[in-house]
Amino acid sequence: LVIDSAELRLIELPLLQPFTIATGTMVRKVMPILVLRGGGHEGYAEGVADVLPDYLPETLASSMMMLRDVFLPQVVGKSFANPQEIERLFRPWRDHQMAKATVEMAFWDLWAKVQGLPLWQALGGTRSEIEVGVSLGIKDIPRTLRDVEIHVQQGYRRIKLKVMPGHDLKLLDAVRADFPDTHLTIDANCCYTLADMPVLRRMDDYALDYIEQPLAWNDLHDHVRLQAALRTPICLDECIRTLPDCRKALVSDAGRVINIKVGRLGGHTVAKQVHDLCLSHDVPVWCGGMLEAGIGRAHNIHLCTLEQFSRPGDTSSSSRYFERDIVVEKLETENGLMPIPRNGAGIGVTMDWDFLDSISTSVQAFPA
Ligand code: OSB
Ligand code: MG
Repeated sequence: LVIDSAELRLIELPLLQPFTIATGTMVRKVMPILVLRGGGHEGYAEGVADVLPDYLPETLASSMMMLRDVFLPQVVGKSFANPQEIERLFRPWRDHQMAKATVEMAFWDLWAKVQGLPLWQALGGTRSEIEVGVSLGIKDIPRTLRDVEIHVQQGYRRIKLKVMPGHDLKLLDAVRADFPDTHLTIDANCCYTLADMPVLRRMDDYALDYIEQPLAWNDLHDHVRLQAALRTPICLDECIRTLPDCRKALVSDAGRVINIKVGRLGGHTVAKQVHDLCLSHDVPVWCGGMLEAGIGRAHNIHLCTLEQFSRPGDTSSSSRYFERDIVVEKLETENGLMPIPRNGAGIGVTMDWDFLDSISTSVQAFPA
C-alpha cells in the first residue's frame, strides 16, 4: 500500500469546562490531525502531546517538528505492506512516541480501510461490549461529589478521581461516605514521592480498584517499593512508554494493572504487544485517554476490543468534553457501554470537514 500523500493540520478545540490534574489545568485542546491518502482511501489520526511537557517530555511543538521534518518525509511516497512496517521504520529513533503514533495509527486506519475491515477486526479484537468509566478533574469536594453523582447515575462503570498532595484523603472520605460500593480509583499523575508514605499507606483504606501512577514518570524502582507496602494494586500510566518498560514493571511487581495509551506507546503495534505481555502475565489492562476528540477516541474504542481490556477504560462520551466533535458520528456511552463506531471500515467514523476547516490554524501538505 503506497502512501500517496499526507495532510498535517493543527486544530484548536475548546473544552466545555477546565480539566485540572496534579500538573496543571487545560482549557482547550490543541492537536495535530493527520490524514494519510493511498489506495483510494484516507486514514486519520490525532496527536496527543500537550502544549507543555507536563504529562511526559514530548510536547505539541516537538511532535509537529518530528512529524514535519522526520516521520512524514520518511513515509510519504513509500509503500508499506502492513502497519508493523511503519513501527519498524521508526524504531531506531529515540522516544517521540506520540508523534510516531500519529503516523502509525493513521496508517492502521488507512490499511484497514483498504482491506475492507473494521479496525477492531484488523487489530484482532474479540470484545463487543466496551465498558467505560470517567476521569474526573480536580475540583473542590462539593463539586466533585456532584460530578461523581452525575456519572454514577449515567451508568459509568468506574469513577477515577484526580488527586494531589493536600487533595486526597479528605476527598476520599467524602466520596466513600456517599458512594460506598462504587468502583473507585485515583490518579496522581506522578505527584507523590516515597516521603509521602504515611498518606499513601492510608489510601489502602478506601477499597480502591487501583492507584494510578502515584510516583515519578521515570521511576519504576520506587513503584516497586510502594507496591510492596500497599494492598491496593498500583496501575502504571506514565512509566510505561515501551514494551521493555512494561516487562520490567511486571517482573519487578512495580504495578499490577496497566493503563494502555496508544499515543504514549507509539501506536497500536506496541500497544498490542504490551497488551499481549499483560495477558501472558494475567495482568489486567484498560484503555487510557488524553481528552481525545472523535478520531483519537474512535481509535481507542477499537483497541478496547482486545481480550485483556478487562477493566473499564477512560474513553467516555465525547460530549463530556466538547460542544461539537470533529467527526459526524456521535461517540456516546449508553449505560456505561461505548458502542464500537461502525460507519464503514477502519475507525468507522467520518470527518466533519467543514467544522475541521473552521478550527484549523495551519494545514501543510506532503509532498508540498
Ligand atoms: O493521566 O490519564 C491521565 C488526561 C490528560 C492527561 C493525562 C491523563 C488524562 C486523563 C483523561 O485522565 C482521560 C480522558 O481522556 O477522559
Ligand atoms: Mg493517568
